[in-house]
Amino acid sequence: MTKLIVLIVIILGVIAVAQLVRMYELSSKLRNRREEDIPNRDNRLNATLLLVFMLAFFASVLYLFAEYGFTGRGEAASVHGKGTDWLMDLNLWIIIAVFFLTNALLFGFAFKYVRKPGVRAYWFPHDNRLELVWTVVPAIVLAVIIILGLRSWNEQTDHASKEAIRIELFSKQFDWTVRMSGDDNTLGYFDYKLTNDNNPMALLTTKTIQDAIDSMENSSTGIRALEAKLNNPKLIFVPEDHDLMVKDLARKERMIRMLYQLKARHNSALDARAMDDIVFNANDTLFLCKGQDYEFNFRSKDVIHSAYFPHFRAQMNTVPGQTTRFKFTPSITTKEMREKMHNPMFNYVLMCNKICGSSHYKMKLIVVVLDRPAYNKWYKRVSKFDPKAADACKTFRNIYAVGKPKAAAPADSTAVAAKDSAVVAAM
Ligand SMILES: [Cu+2]
Repeated sequence: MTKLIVLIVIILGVIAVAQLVRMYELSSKLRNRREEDIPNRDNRLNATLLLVFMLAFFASVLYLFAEYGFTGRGEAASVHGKGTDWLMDLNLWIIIAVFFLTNALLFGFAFKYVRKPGVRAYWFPHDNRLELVWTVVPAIVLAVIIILGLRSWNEQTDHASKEAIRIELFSKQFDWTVRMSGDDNTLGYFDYKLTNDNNPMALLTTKTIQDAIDSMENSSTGIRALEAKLNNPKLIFVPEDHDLMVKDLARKERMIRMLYQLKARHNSALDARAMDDIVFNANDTLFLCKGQDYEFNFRSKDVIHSAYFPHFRAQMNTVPGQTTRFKFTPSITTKEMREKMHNPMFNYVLMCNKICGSSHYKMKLIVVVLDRPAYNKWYKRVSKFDPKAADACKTFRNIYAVGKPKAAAPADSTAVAAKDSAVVAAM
């Protein structure tokens, strides 16, 4: 309601100003004055008002800096973040200097060179030196900014050290899933064809390939079931449904051929890479250790998302069909940051920074940075199987329950099963 009233007041204000201008024009006409003949008094008033506007403009900018801090970013919580902040500050200083300089010249000149009776404007069409200065100086400044920016970008996206812990962040509409590389510090391979409810990240092992094949062949929406339905002389289908089922079957037959190829190429020695990976549920907290190097690998299941860690000064797009990466080293624990900010509720976050769909705003993950002893304790709990707390261990070996999957879901959960509309005919 308040917004509406403010809007109405603004619109009425604009109309009032327009009417005033119109009245002024009419009164000039009545006094038999040409429109372009502006009295000196008016010119001086306008020049002074421009100067007043400039001062108010400058004062409001300074007030915003005083009120919200120089950048409003807060302290960087990663090692490279200090450098990023330095670069951002450098940019900001350049912008501030240019802002004050150009606006002071603009409004100052309008005041200084206000029209004076009998003085003609100086004709100044071109000057090579001036052209050179305002082309070369911005070019040099931009080159310096870009070179410095590229240098830090390359540092952040370069290969991480051997000791860096590998973490995969898997994005989909609308959540994040964390996979850590486990004891061997290598992330297991994956293949999208293995995606199912039990293996949402589609990790590649002898067993997951076999399960996907079994499910594709024998599940209730699998190839056998589809063939049996289509070949059943007692079933009559709506033609559209029949076409859908034929298409579905053809797609699944293509898929199963690819799965068999995958199986033939797979080497069981690679299983170990994936088995010790630690896979969390979607939206589970991301735990990091202070002072530890990390390499983040990003994947997307559906559309482009963007992994944004504002406090660590890091952001990277997650792109379907390819892996993107960057690295950083947290430098302040959550506890320390809470003390610094005098805010016991503070948490680091990972957010999606790309409008990716209707629930984009929900796509965030709490990030907790622990000190080394606390982190080691946490890591032991999630990486080592303890019969007393079997669910605490999140290794793929434990979650996927080596023997058999907890709930065999179809490998292809998007399949359109036309079973509901099948009409059973009494023959
Ligand atoms: Cu997103």
